Amino acid sequence: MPDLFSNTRPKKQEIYPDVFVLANFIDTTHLLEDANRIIKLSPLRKMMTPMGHYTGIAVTNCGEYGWTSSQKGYYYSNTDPLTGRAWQAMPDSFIHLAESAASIVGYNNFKPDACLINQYLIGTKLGSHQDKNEIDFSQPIVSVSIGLSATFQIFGSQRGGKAYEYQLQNGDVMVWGNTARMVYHGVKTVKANPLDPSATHRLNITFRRSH
Ligand code: MD3
Ligand code: FE
Repeated sequence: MPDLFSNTRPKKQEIYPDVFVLANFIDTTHLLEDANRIIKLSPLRKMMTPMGHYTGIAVTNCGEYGWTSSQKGYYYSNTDPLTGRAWQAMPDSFIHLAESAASIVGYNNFKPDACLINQYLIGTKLGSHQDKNEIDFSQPIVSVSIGLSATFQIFGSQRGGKAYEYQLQNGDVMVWGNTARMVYHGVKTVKANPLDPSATHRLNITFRRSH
């Protein structure tokens, strides 16, 4: 008889070559408080793409470097272009989460110097892309999902085509390294949760070694 009430997702699952999911890895209450504190000081903003369009999702950063964009393209900056000042420091809770998740998957020397916070309001998505502004592709990227669920897509080495899809939930952590580092990926349009109409958005936090 299957136990319908237990969370049967395994603790550490390789959902795609070199892509690991640590399902329900963390209670996000404290993480969300830290994220909201950063967002108050470095507000979420939509960015202008090099093509002159605004991104659908809003972003901010903490850590030594932050991922940003201008007419020149995408780059990591050690100051917030909105204020000209350094980004907020990465909270200890963030560093601990990133390093422990990376080490569970076998990356024992991961020291993130950049932390990107993405906000998905209901109705927004992130199109297929690669992340290639970092310097050392032997370093993994660690991400944590907070709030509304979303369908994450992995396309592989091509921008389009048929995607592998995975439903990410609050508290799920992913670790990407090696061959997965250069795959095209995206997030499908985030939908409201009819069982929790008060939930307005999803946050995704990624930890990176940019330099
Ligand atoms: C695979 N964010 O910020 S997190 C991004 O849910 C990004 O907000 C998505 O894609 C989000 O660039 C997905 C998982 C992730 C992050 C970075 C990656 C997967 C990745 C970089 C390379 C390969
Ligand atoms: Fe990405």
